[in-house]
Amino acid sequence: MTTYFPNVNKIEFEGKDSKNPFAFKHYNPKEVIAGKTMEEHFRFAVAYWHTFTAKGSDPFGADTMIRPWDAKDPMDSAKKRAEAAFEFFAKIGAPYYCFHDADVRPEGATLQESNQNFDEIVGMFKGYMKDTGVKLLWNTANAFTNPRFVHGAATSNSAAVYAYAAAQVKKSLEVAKELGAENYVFWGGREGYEWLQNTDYKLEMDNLARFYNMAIDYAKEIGFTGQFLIEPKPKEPTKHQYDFDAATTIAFLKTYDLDKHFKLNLEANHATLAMHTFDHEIRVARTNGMLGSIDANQGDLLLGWDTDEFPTDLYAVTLAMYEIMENGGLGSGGVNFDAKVRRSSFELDDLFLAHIAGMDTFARGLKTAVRLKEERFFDSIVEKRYASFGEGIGKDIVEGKATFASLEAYALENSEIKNASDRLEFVKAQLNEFIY
Ligand code: XUL
Ligand code: CO
Repeated sequence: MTTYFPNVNKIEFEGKDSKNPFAFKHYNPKEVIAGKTMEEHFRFAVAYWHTFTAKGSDPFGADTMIRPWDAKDPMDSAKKRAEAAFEFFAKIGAPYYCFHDADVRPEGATLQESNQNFDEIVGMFKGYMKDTGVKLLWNTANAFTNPRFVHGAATSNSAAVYAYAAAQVKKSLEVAKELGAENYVFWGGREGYEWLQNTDYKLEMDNLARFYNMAIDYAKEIGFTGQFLIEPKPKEPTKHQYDFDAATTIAFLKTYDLDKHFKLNLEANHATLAMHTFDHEIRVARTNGMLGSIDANQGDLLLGWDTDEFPTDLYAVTLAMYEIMENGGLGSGGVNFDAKVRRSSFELDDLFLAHIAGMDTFARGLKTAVRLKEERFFDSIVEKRYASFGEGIGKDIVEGKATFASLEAYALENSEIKNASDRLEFVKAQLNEFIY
């Protein structure tokens, strides 16, 4: 067996005083926190596309990353890449991985040839999964890169493209079943519009719902029981994407009676692009009982696009972990690093260092979130802030006993209102004491 990362051994937990860059300082997989090991809390997954397939090109420059699994023949590359990926998963200690069909197999001259290539790689994955114990958190179909998806996939104006996308998802569901994927993701990068005036919005929405219904039927038919997830994003590559954010996606699913079949896969950088915080998106989903999984990364607030950086922002990760803990965890979901090393971090070792940084940041976020919960930091602020709804007229409102007439009678008697200060600066300084 070839070794692709000869300089790196299995990454171990060495504690926060360790000076070894190839060691975890905070992520200790077997440490029990709030009744579960860290490994069970996070269910970390490595994103195949960023870590093994992408090579550092950007719209202005070529690849910067030369990988030892690169070969002249695309199928040869794909096989070597698979072997390297499983060596990486085992060494970093990630229990899961995620992929698009297009990340793992070269596209053939025909759909049939693409599927054959896919089958060959899936066969290899099966063996490696058995050998290493690494599992598939989710897979998905890439219906956005190939030029055929120029006008969309399940919302294309072309029925032939719609059919092609359906065939691709059908195949990916079969692969999901074969590899025991715990979830299946839909991300609609090309599902949206560039110009409303040439778009049949209603037809596209209806077609998208039909597409999801066919996926549900087919999963049932083949006995795939993984959780379906939709990943919202407001823009990029399409100007206006239909699954804009958590609230929009939930409204769509409820409109078409699909909400029982789906949960959301929320990504930090997508939240930023939708002008939300990550914790906002997670709160919206969990309030609706639809938090499924997360794509962990972070954006750059000075840039308006998806930079997919590894998550190192302790503040944002702590607040996200707090929401996840309030949800009772991620269920069949997990923490997938939909993140790429910077173009200038082009050495192989950077792949390990980046994942260690992300995993340690999440470990610290979890620990702080648990303390915030144990000490009821946010609970007591919220309870105090909404105390007026626990008694008197507020209680009547909450219990549905109030009417406009009863509220008017109350207001006439109590028109001198005394609001209380939120003391935001004070409580945010207190929060800093928990986090840093
Ligand atoms: C794109 C993105 C995708 C999805 C899966 O921004 O996040 O990689 O996670 O298609
Ligand atoms: Co993502």
